[in-house]
Amino acid sequence: MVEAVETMDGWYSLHDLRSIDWNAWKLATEEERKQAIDSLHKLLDKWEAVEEAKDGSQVLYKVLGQKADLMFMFLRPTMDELSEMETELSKSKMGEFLLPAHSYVSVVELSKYRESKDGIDPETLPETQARLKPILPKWEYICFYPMDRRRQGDENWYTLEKNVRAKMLYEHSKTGRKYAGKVKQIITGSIGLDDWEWGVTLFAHEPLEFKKIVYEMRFDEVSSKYGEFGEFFVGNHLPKEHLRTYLSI
Ligand code: 76R
Repeated sequence: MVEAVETMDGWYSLHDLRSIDWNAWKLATEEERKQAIDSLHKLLDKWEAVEEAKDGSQVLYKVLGQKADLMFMFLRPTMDELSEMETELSKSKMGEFLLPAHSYVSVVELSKYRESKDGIDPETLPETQARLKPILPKWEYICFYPMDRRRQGDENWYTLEKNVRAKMLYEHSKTGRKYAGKVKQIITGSIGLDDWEWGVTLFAHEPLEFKKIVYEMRFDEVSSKYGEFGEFFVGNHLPKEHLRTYLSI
């Protein structure tokens, strides 16, 4: 019988994408705009304190293109906290100028495909815990997309034996490791949580690295035969200090 792989699951994740209602923003008074920016600053400060205490993490990017304007990625130990963050953003003064654009719910995931060494449960290792509860990099660029493993005819990931899947993922990881220091990836699992099976969040200092890694991986068997991909979102980092300039009109 084909065996599922055991997963290690970390912080819950919400990719929260919003569009700015630029017309409403322009029609608002200077005072209202100031209040709105202040309200977002206040939330970002509050969330930053949570990150400093290592109880969660978040980033904010400006989405390029017409799919959205802002992408928040929130990580928290519970879905309840994510729900609170989503609502406090909507309830804030800034929220009056934000329109929902897209969202994705998942959980940081690592799988136990590799045999554990010396019988040590990898989940107990500090390096595993750090990867399951990552402090998100504040790198210049982000790329986010959802994906599935194919279940069609002879190309069915879910009928492959575990050792066959493990070998393919090992080959995949070798491609990935070539990008060490250039691309940082966070894989989040979303089976049972959202419309696709995984979320892929990549960070880079140079956007061309996204094209290079994703292209190169398309030739790995695990992607060429078994990868199906959703919508891509790319963006530029928006540090708190740049908010006022970004929103000034
Ligand atoms: O422990 C590990 O995480 C290392 C081995 C590894 C696994 C098991 C690994 C390494 N990945 C794994 C699993 Mn990955 N990954 C993707 C994408 O666009 C595409 O074609 C694929 C999108 C990228 C860019 C990427 C990058 N990986 C997975 C899974 C779960 C599969 C399952 O369980 O069926 C998915 C969906 C997925 C997709 N992967 C790496 C990378 C990189 C850069 C690495 C090397 C990380 C490192 O060693 O530092």
